[in-house]
Amino acid sequence: MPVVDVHTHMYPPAYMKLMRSRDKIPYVRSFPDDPAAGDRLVILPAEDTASTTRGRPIGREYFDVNEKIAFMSKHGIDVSVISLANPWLDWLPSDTAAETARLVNDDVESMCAQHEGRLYAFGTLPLSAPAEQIVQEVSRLATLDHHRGVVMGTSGLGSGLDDPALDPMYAAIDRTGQLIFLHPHYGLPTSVYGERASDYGHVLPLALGFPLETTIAVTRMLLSGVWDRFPRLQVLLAHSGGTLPFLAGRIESCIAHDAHLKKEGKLGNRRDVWDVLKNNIYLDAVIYGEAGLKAAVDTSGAERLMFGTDHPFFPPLDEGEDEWLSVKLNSQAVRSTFGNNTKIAEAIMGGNAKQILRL
Ligand code: 5CU
Repeated sequence: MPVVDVHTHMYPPAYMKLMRSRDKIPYVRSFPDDPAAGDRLVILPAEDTASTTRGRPIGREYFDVNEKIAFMSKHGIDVSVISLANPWLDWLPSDTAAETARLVNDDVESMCAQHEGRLYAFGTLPLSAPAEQIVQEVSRLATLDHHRGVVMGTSGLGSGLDDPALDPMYAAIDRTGQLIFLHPHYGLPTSVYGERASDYGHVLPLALGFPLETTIAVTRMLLSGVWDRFPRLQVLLAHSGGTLPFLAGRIESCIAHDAHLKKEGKLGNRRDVWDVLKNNIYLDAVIYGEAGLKAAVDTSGAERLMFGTDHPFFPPLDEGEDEWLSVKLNSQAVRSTFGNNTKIAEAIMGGNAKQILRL
């Protein structure tokens, strides 16, 4: 059974060119007052604290497809489904978004074609463009040989994924049999991290802000009836669904006990959280531990869980460490939870992705 990585990012050359031309988030640049720091990638809203102002170092692993292939070979990964990393095209002016999306997606498609059988992709959408241009790109992606869905953040057209104006996009994704890879970026308001946030590097926004952002976004989709209107729509959630598998019972109970929802007649004919988790949600296995994997399997089923690495984020901190701890933690967690070489472990490490994504 092949090992397949469904959560692995790149900034293809067309996107890097854009980031290098900017000095507002997101951007890539060096700082003359600190030449030793080299090029820095600054993307997160929370990267305005003293310890993280200058984002993180960026090397070829972020944009050079040969580095991706070398990383895969080093870590025993047969196939990667690459996606543009955050913040995608969310920040582009409306009038250039559609053309940029086509450029970026074509860039990625040609990388996949150069490495036939090893690379597939989730495309990116021009979410700041008019709705018909978004739908056009969804339809075009469905015709590209190596694309299997779209990656997106939680902002939608600017007001979240529970926005009814997204229905034409959901309908097009559903109609073309693609899936949405939903990934966080915006986190929580920085005020929740407190006065000493800058003492703690990236830990609070990445460990907690990201998963809670995903959990809130998906709960809003549920509450607004996205899966009642699009019962076949499939969504792959990053980081094993944030905290959704753990909180599903509480979310469901809060819905069932909500007097406002009852008065509005919204409790009658609805699909509950468990039903959606089992039939519409795929989860990646990027959770670095047994407890998270068990919760994921309990809620969505082992056949809906797929291995990922989050490469090139979370590189080793010390030079000369070829094997990435972040990758080892995720693959070891799968094997220690489900056994070495068991059918279930092999399915999670690649068999599920092979079948679900038609690789
Ligand atoms: O380290 C980070 O900031 C990130 C990020 O921005 N996106 C991601 O997918 N993982 C880690």
